[in-house]
Amino acid sequence: PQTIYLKDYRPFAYIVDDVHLTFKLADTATRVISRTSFRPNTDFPGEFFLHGQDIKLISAKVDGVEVSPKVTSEGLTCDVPDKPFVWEAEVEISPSTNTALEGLYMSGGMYCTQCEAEGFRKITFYPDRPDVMSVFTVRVEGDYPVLLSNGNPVASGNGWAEWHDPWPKPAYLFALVAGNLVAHPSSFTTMSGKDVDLNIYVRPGSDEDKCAFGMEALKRSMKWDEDVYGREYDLDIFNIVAVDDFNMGAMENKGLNVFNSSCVLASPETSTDANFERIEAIIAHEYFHNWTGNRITCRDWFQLCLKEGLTVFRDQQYTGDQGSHAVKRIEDAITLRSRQFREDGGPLAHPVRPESFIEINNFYTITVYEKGAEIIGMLKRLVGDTEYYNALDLYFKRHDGDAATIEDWLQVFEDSTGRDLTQFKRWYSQAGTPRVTVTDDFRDGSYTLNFAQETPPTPGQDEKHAQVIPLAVGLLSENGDEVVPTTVLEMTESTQSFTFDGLATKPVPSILRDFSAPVILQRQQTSAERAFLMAHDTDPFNKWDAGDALAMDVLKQIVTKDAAPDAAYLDGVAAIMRDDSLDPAFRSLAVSQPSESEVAQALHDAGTTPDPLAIYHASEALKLAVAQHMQDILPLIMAQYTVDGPYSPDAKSAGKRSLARAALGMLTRLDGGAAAAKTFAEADNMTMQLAGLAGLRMIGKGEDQSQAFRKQWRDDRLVMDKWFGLTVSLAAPENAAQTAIMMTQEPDFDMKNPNRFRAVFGALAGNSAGFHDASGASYTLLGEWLAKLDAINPQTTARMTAAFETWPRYDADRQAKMRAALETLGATSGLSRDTGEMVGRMLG
Ligand code: BAL
Ligand code: ZN
Repeated sequence: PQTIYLKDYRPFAYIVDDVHLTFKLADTATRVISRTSFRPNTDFPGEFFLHGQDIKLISAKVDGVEVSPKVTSEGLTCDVPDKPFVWEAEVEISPSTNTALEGLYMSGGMYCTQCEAEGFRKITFYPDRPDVMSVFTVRVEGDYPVLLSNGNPVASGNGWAEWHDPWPKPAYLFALVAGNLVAHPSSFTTMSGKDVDLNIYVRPGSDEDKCAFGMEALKRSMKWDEDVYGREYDLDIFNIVAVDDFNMGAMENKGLNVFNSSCVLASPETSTDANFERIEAIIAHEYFHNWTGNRITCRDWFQLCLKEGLTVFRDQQYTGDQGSHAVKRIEDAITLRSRQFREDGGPLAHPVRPESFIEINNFYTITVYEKGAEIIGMLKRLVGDTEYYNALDLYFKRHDGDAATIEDWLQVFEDSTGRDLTQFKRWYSQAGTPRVTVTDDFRDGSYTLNFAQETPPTPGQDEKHAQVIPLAVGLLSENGDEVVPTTVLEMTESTQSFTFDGLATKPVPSILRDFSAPVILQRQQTSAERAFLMAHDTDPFNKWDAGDALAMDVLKQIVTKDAAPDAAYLDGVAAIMRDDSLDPAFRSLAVSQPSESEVAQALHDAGTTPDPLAIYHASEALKLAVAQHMQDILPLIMAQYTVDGPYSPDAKSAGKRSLARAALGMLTRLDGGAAAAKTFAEADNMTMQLAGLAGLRMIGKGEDQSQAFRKQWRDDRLVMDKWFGLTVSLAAPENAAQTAIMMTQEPDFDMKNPNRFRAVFGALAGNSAGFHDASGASYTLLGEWLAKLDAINPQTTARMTAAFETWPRYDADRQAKMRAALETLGATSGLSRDTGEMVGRMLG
């Protein structure tokens, strides 16, 4: 397969002025008729090539005259005049057999599309690249009550509808939906007084009652983008459609967002607090793309972080505004440190803006998205809030309607702030997580922090250069008073010192406050100092982080030295658990522990080969010790933070439930499951029902409750995904593979549905000790199922191969078994380009 390079970018040889599409829908033989106005791009002359894949060309015309283009598996070329001309084509496609879920496909009896990144080429022949932007007019013909496309509705009749999108857009933002759907309608009046019709479309039945929350979230997002970024919606209508079979979470098609049903449908009985929070964030994210992604799009797919990093940053800001910024920051840091640092430290490491790819779908990664968002956050911290919003205003003004680049983005900041961002730009090009080590001195009232930064080599990048690292630092006196408030130190050299004068005594430093940069801070600290910061730090992130670091130290000591849990940690978490003045959501995060995968990574980084089973036992032992240490208060906390009255997903209520659930988890280790069984039996919402069930499964009990849950929810596919996932993720390590096999034998296991496949096999990969069971059974099992899935759905298969990315961490036997599973998968006949690229990168 061909590798595509950023350095080879060249504009398309033709400009598209408008495109008219007619769809005559039929399950196995949909006809797509296109009429497109092209004119030569005189600055960049070249061949007339249109992308096209898995489509049958019926006829083609240039300026009304039949032509015979040369068609290959990738597209077509054709002789065309050296002046403006009209291209017409009729093609045939088969939506009902399209299991890859890219292009036009069918899900639960409805037609829907997914065109990002390169799915439009499976619909018709077209220059399917983001820098070709055009005005689309679409006619949909089919015997369905609802026929949707992008933009505004123009006209409709029995069995047909026409749509026109006035905003030029790339083909990846095209969408079409048709089916027997019902709308949950509402409306929004924009800041300039324009009324916008809003709809969430679902299939008739139980889903109709699950749209209200998503609709309110959409309106909150629209208002927030006006208030915070001054961005107003720009069409008469905004539609969302819920689809069961979807490779991603959701898609920001212009005016017609298509959502994985798990990311939009919500009800108290069927959705957890975490589901509600995620749904709100994804609705906001897709809506925010209307400006950061759609009005300003990407020149090429290497620039994916331009829209994704910025849009993730915006949705993180939004979520913080809906609840607690501190809690959101901690949650985001946990995600980044557990998943992005893992990617950055393994064979799949790549820069936020990659320089080459074989299959772009393999680069919709946590690095591009979440590390991309961290870069925006660092920029904002460095230039300050006012300068940040000024720069954003300039960005929208200067680049509205453009397909832009990271260079354009940084130029806006340079022009509006006067800063030189040449060195800062390395965050986009250098892969890997910087390690920042710190030492300190105190002499004659002067306190000096000495920093050194180093980024380990990553595939294809042996040599790394110093990056700009904003280090938010505060200093505390030994009685806990803040003697120097948060100051942002700007580190630009490999080694650099910063001095604070006029201090009476040696302070305690609080470094990397608010997680001011996506780096690993390495500092020798006693448990007493960590416990001090856990008790006194005024920065909530570092207060949490001190406890997290202490827990990590304790877990490492248990694994490597069979040590007893450190009393400083146990006392510290108990103090936080008892402190009613703290936000309950914060407290529940502060009493949680680093994941087993994070412990494995930390041991590996420290030069110790991790044993997943030993880590599992250490983690269990520490959880038990914590529970025993605060057993007196657990029932009280459960009682105090049980939320009475009708369920509400708001951040405050969810925070209380989260603390009650943390207490329940601990209590379950002590009471044989009595409290969990009671919680399960009495719950009137999914958050607590699932917490009860999870508690029981965690201690190897709850078979009856599991079957009762299954019976209760057998007709609700999203709840059943939870059941599949929970059953595998909480299976005992030695039973994990067998449990996953049993799940695949359930009558409602459907490998064609990505949510269901991920529920089972994502949970297997996430059951760390089970996945890494020394027998290698889980590796083999996952490899075999990925080989089967690849023939059906390459995109989801390729993403899930990343479960193997940690192979270099482990002992020789596990390494050999993980590599063998990858090699067998790689040798599958007819393996997709997607999966082939991932396996190739992991095997090196
Ligand atoms: N653009 C793909 C889905 C998302 O990031 O919103
Ligand atoms: Zn996005």
